[in-house]
Amino acid sequence: MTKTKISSSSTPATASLNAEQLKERIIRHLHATLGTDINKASPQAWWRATCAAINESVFDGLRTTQREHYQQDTRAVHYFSLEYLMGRLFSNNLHNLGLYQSAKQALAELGHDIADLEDQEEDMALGNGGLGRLAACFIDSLATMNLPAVGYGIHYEHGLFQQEFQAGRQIERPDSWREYGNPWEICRPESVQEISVYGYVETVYDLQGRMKKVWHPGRIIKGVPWDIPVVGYHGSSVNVLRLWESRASDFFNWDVFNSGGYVDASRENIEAETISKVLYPNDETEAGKELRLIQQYFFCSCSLKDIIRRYKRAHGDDWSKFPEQVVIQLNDTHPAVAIPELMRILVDRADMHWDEAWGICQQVFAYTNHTLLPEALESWSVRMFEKVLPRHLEIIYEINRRFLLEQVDVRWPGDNDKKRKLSIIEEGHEPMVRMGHLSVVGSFRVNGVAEVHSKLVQSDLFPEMVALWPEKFTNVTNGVTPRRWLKACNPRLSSMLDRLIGSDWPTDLKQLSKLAAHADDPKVQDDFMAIKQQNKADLAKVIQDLTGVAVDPAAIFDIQIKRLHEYKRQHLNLLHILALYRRILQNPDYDMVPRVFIFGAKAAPGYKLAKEIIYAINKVAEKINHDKRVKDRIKVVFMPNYRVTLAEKMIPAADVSEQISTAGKEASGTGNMKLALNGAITVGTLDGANIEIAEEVGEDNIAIFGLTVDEVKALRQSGYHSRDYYHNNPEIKAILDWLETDYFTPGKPGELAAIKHSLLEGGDPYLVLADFEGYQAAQQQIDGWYRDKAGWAKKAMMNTACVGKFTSDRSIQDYVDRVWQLTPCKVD
Ligand code: Z2T
Repeated sequence: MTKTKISSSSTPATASLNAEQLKERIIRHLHATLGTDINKASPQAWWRATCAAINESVFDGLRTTQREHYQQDTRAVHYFSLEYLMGRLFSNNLHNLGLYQSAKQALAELGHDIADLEDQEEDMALGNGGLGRLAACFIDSLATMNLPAVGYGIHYEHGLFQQEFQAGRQIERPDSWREYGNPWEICRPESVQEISVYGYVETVYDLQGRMKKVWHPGRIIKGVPWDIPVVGYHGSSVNVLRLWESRASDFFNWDVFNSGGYVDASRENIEAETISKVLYPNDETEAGKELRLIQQYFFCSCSLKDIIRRYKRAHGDDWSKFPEQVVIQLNDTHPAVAIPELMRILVDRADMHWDEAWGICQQVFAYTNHTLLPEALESWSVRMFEKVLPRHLEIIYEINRRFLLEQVDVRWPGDNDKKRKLSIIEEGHEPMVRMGHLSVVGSFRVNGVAEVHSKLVQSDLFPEMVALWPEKFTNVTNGVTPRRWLKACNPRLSSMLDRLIGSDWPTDLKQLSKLAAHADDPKVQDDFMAIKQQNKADLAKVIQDLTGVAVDPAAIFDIQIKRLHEYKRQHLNLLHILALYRRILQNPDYDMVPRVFIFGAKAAPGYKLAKEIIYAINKVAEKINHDKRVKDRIKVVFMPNYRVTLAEKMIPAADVSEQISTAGKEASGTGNMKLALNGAITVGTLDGANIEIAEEVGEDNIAIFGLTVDEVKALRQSGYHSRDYYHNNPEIKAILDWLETDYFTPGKPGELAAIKHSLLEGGDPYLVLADFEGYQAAQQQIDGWYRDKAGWAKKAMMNTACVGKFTSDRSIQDYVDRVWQLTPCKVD
């Protein structure tokens, strides 16, 4: 496969647009689009006028790209994802159009600071965490690499909840990102779709006596598409993210009405408008709720019909070219119901033979697994599936029957144990549909998201599937877009890199390795660390504004940002903070480099212990930050409402990156990549992509600690007793007992006891106590390293220099080579 060439040197078509021309555009839109005037326009109006000015260029690119794809009849990838964590698009679009500097100048001349206007935009937070942000990075890379692609998802009215703290506890508030309209989206009423749910299946016979299944739906719902243009870097393609909004259908379903009894029964059914109302806020737990299944089906059905409509425009009723033109990537199992839906369309609607239809399906779908956590593996009760999608359940049964007969029984004749393990239906008290099994059986390729994770997918999750189809399984290590996560969020470092190694790195991130040649140069070290210092000063202001805590930019900025989950072990970080605090109290002269421990994390609203951990960190922070005896050696801050926009301010200011999950639990991680890219040194376990980061940066430039995947398995095998660590390590004992007192919650002893209980009575499922000592030693190592200024600067620079592998452009190239077999389509 040839390498996709990204034109990085060619000047963008829009680069000719200077500040003067942009000013003219902005004022024109202030008048003609916003209906206001320069004298009375609010910052919001200025922002909107600027968006409209930017959109003139965006829509130009959109038109040419879509025309080119249509004329060339290109093969395209269709990314199916329940989540897209886009963040803001203003500066991203300006950077990718090559217009950021012109816009900054234009706005300055009009009396506005571009940063103030950027703050007018709400985050587009249609995702929970890594999985949703990965989808956003991928569509940026796809456009940049001129690959024909469409992202499909749901147009949620409310994205991920906004987080507040009240007396240290998380409060959730609704997120209304488009309350006053969103300038980046285009409604496409000409492409609405109608989809069905509920009802019953009738068996009929046609004139030839052939059996046919007819689904009489109980409800019809309208899907309205909203298009968000996705601008590639420097005048390359503009692709589309198409998000479906649900509406009540005008079409009244007489068939169901006439069949009687349904008017009442339908009251128990989900209302049409509810479907796209809100994103489910669980990151790695499956809720099993009816509305969630309907969300999944709604967007899959709308998207498939959209793809088929476009295909038919070029190929009519000839399905033979469909697998050549269409590949669909399933972002986890969330959209796996697309598999039986395509079968239904082909068999029931297009009258295709089962074998032919199944042949098409198996050439079209590919599946990415993002987790091994048992509680995140989706399964739907057969009972609910039958209520919502009666025909799809029948189809799944038939897929399963043939799979067990033609694959499993041929390979392991008469082996019922194998059949039970491999069946898409899990038998038991409440029979369940296993969406992971369905995804593997229905896809031509299955990938994990980091080397170690892909190995575990094969060895632990689907070993029998691997025995059946070894060539189906592969790895694609995650990546992040350097346009947003370096160029846009860290302009100081970006300019330094441009000067030092040239400006090709945003599309050719391996260029960063040229920085290594300067890693020993004291002048370059000073420049690099001066930039870090300025970024830290900027973040210190943000911290002051958001939390009221004053922090010293000379201290180590130690950052853990990610969803709150036991396996990510924010409480391990907390225990270490408590250990340091205790040492200071015991030894007033305790020698440590001052450190600011900074957290950002949302907890799923129903995840009790996660919320207790947030509360504990906040209460410990309050105590430590006000304790004079600490003499500012430790500060602890929990940033409220962590989201993409806050990440962009925190990541450039990090000295230390906390990546401390229990080995085997974090599929990949992507925050680890963003922080290393911006010159932070990782304290991490050998888990997910940390392993590959360690390989790239070398052991001198990362602080690795803790049990390995194999050691975790062995320890569990031999019987893990967390109490032993409590009794044998006096420091651990003292800290856990401390949490039970009222020291951090005056007058209310026991308020922070939940953590201790989960670690002792709860058995410490994520081996926090087993890894405590190693973690403590790694932190000690960091403290030592930081005292050597030149040594630290070199390590920080080596991190930036060595993580070129983790650009999402490389991930996408891997998908092209190993899965999609796409060719770029150059757009002028
Ligand atoms: C998620 O963000 C991830 C996995 C999920 O499994 C669900 C969500 Cl919402 C169903 C994360 C992984 O935890 C993380 O390790 C990985 O880097 C990320 O997906 C992208 O692959």
